[in-house]
Amino acid sequence: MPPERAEQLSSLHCGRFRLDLTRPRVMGIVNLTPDSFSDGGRFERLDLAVNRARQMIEEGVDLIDVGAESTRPGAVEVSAEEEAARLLPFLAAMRDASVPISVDTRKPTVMRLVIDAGASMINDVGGFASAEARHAVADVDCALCIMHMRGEPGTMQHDPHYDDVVGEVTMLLEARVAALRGLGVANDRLLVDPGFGFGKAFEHNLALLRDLAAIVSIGPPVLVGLSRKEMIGTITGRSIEDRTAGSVAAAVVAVERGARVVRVHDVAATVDALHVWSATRRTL
Ligand code: HH2
Repeated sequence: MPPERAEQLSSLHCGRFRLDLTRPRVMGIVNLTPDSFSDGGRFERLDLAVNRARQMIEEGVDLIDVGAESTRPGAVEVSAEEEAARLLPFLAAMRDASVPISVDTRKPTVMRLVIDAGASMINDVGGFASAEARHAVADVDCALCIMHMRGEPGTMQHDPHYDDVVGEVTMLLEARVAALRGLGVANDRLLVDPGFGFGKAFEHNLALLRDLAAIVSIGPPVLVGLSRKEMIGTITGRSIEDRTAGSVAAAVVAVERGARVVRVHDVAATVDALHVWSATRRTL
């Protein structure tokens, strides 16, 4: 394996942190939105969001992903001003956190503002599609999660079509990795994510999870977000609040197939499950 690739697999450069990826990592979700699909509104108040983040740290979370614009199918867009006004007080309160804070945003102006405010990762569900977004993050000191989305949140679930979902998602992610590498972004700042539920029907999501090896083969560590999603509801028949067991199972399956970071709502349960998974492995 080329030395560059080996380094890429073993750690992620994440602002002032270096995240060891020789074991799978848990990213906890904090939403500062009134309308996120699973916990919308519960953490809209700053103190509740900060308390939830601190609780996740006690539960063993490895990084926290905060978002201020819901990307659920049909969600309404939030202005950059509104998004920044929700995010900046949270980042200020978490400035000395013991884990990296990732910000889930698609807006280049918000990306710059939150990096200045201490964010260690930008998680762009748009996958840094625009040159403006790529330039906003190219020369800064934080990790980047490139997620695949087809279409826009408002309409992306209206009958999505692929001839070869795994091949098409892989090709697009490869192109975005190349575009960022072309701007001088180091390998150890990048993650890729197939974007479960983002412009994908049930069978597309299942194909991507079954064949996650194709996404892993792109090179950067793979992050997955399956937690409490519709796909888990379709399989289990459970409502959003009763999808913990299904979500934990999906996280373990994803890790078994090569994912290195799982984005979850149920931190304590996922941390335990991945400890069990890790204990059954010798080394990576
Ligand atoms: N899913 C959501 C948001 N951000 N980021 C990455 N990298 N991967 C994902 O799968 C992903 C993501 C879903 O967003 P939303 O509907 O706002 O709900 P929640 O944030 O509660 O998951």
